[in-house]
Amino acid sequence: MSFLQCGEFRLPLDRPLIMGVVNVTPDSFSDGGMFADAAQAVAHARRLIGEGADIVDVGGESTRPGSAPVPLEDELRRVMPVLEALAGCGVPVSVDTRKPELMRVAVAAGASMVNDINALRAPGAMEAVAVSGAAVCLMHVQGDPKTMQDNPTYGDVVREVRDYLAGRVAAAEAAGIARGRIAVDPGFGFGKNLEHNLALLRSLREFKPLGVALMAGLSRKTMLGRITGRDPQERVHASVAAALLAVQNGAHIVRVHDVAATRDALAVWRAVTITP
Ligand code: 8Y7
Repeated sequence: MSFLQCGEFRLPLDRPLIMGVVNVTPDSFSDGGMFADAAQAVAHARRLIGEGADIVDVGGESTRPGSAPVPLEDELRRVMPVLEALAGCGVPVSVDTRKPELMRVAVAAGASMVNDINALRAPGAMEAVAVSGAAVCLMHVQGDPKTMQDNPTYGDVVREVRDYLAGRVAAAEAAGIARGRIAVDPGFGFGKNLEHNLALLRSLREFKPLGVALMAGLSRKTMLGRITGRDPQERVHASVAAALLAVQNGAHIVRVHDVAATRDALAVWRAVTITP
């Protein structure tokens, strides 16, 4: 059986795992300041863990289409208090960042996974993860968040995304990150239109030969809005369906906002699929 090694945690990959999303972004409707934002994020993370999250992913930089970069100081100020409060929470804590400086301090504060939409391409990022015991998720993106949805273009989207991820896995291994610490993710919605996203979801199995853990994040994304006509908060049912399809097509880890709903759906999937 294979595992994903996240610092001290060894996550078995013989059953689907749930990564719960924890965003730490300033709440413009509250004047409670940074402490209130962090406390809210910690409470949310604890709730997701109670609902069955196997990993929590803490991020302080929005990478939604059209969003601008966040300065390092702001990202540190948002994320670090949350990571410190979650140390020892019982599940691996992932830090969602592209910045090597944050990766280093996050791991020192107890984070055991780095989720990088940039697949460790920033100078120093590969090294920051290599010297730690942390796991890493290498995600594909075409372009950068500010402009990636302007006109995404591929010849063969599945092949191009897979070849890119194969190259990043090879680079990570060459830098000293063992395969057992690596996950890959096609990056749904990151420089992809609806047809690209659907092609990737349909062909997710083709990422299995990369020989590392496979992650998929479809939760509440625009593609589900395009399909259902619903706003982000009303995309729970569509998100659960998408997570189930991703698992059915070979995903080991699904990154979701709605942990309780996803957990129940995956329990049904497991009961039907994994026979004694
Ligand atoms: C993904 C992600 C986001 C994803 C991985 C959102 C940080 C946008 N999406 N990381 N991050 N995979 N690995 O809608 O699909 O959550 S941010």
